[in-house]
Amino acid sequence: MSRSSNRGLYLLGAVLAAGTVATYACQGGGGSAAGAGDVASAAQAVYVAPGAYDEFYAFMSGGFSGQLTVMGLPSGRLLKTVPVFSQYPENGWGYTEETKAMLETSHGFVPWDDAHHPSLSFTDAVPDGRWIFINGNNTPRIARIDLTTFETTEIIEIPNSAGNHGSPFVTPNTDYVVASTRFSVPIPNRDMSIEEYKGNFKGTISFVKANAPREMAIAFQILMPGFNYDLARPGKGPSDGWAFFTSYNSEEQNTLLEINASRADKDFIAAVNYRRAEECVAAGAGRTADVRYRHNYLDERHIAVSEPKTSVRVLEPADCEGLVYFLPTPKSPHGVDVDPSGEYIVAGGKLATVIPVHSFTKMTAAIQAQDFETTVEGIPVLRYESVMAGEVQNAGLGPLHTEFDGKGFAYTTAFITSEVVKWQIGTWQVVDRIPVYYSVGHLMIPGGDSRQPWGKYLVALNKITKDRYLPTGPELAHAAQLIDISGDKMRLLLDFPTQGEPHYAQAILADVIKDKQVQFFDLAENTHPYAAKSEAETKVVRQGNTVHVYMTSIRSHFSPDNIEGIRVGDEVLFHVTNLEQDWDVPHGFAAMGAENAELLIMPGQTRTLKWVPDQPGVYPFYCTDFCSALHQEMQGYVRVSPRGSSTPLRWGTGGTWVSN
Ligand code: RUQ
Ligand code: CUA
Repeated sequence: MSRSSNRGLYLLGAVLAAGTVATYACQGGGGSAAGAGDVASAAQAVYVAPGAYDEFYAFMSGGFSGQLTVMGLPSGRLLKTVPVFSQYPENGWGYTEETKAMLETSHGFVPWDDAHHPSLSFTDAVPDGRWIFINGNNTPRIARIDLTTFETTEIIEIPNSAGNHGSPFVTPNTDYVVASTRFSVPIPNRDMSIEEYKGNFKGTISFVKANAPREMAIAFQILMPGFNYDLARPGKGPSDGWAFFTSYNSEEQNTLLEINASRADKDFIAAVNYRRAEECVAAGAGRTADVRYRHNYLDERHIAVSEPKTSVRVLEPADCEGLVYFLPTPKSPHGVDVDPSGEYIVAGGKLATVIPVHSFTKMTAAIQAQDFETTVEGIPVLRYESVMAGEVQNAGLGPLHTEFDGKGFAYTTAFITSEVVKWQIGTWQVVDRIPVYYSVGHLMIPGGDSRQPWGKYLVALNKITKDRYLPTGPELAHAAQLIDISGDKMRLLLDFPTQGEPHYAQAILADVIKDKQVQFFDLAENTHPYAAKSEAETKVVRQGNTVHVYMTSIRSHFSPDNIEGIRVGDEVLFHVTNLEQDWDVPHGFAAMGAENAELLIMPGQTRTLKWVPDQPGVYPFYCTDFCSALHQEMQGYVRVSPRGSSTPLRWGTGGTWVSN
């Protein structure tokens, strides 16, 4: 029996154990286009001729790689890895002196995270191509990536949080990115028994100001009951000003959640009126909590700054009437997605057999009428029947996530039955379904969470690939599948492997950003304190045991390329400025025995490698990026003398030695 169907049956067992009876649609094998004509037409649909560009940029989360990868669609070609939360030796991210501070947290230097949800910035609920944000789950953080440089330029840590999973979804004009906590914990976190979870552990929902680079800030947090908060989507159009957060474990259990958190028939979507929160905060509601977190950003010198922060505004629902309502939602909901019109709020239910759709209009009417079923910790619970717009029946088992094509249809993933189901908004009828390989989590339609989806392709982000690729030992490639959704019937076009887990993805029409790319940094504007803007400015300066090397690189040499008078135990800082002023000419820099990684220096930029020689000798350094016909000649030597030696400090290029 195949591994995927084992897993399917295992999860089906969980569904049945949880008391939900459902039919299990068995998938046939195969999954390639049927006849030769179909193969040719699918191949043609994804073929991007040599030298031609893809139509879309896709931004794929790396999951537990902590990074973001950029791929072209429809080809599935890998274009770039953008390092975010994890150190990346390929370009020195998190290793260079200029970027280390980006990975500082209140727990110290944390060089890894689990990145789930890339989210493009919006203007008027349409992706505008300025930035993409992504969350770090494990040590709660949110990063901003600038889409003119494809570089992480800002990271903010989220205090009072554990498991920053429902994050960082963007409000219609990028006023905020939102963040909710997967794990409830004691807040403020303190030493107490885990058995005292119920009633004492809390979740938080955070609203983070996001519209100004280098100025991300936590506007306020809402203290929530001790559930697990899962995913989120802000509203748009009529529901602009609201954000929706799924939760499970309303049972408030702290062990064996697979059973204990699956008891209740319904959990909740929290509907948060954040304009109301702004009013309450402005009126002085809530309290200021003492916390510790970091805000890191690349400053105008292109050097990371890490600022400690010590307070945050915390609101409790009781402080602010009309702030939060609960929409009952079957059954351990996972995804929550808002349709392009902003009227419908679609939930996934890991253990549900239907897809529940809530109506924003009905929700506001029920709130007006105070049509509440009960309250939970002071939060009004609306009646399911009063807010429900419809239920999609026969939508596959384990519906997780939904996106939209802008033509009146929604597409939902069914994890357990490994399929994507297409249904019509309004009639709630399933109109098509297609098997995917295998165990699909998220799906992504370019702009499919926005007001104007580009409803041409759908990408299924699969958790298990099993037999789809050449096997590679115990760990197999993760994978995505490209599906054509331009016609009535979905059509599988392409399988492509991804880096890390393609947890979620976003995509944007290439034309929106491709002509806004920074090609090189202007050397005249380089304000790095250790830049050498010409070979005449190169020098070596000793300050006690620290040695600053002001070095330049240009095709095809370094200056200086010979250095003497370094001693064992010195802290040598190679500040290398790339003098090139042309696109696509980085130089690399690596020194033998350096206990970190290389530098990869973009034209006009300065980057610094720290090197502490541990033994006397002569050590080469060289350029790592094949930059010219004479790249292999791009090298140099450092002479290292014993500790306390009197070898004079001198340096030079081309046989002319200089000293102080
Ligand atoms: S969640 S597979 Cu981490 Cu985005 Cu639904
Ligand atoms: Cu510079 Cu190779």
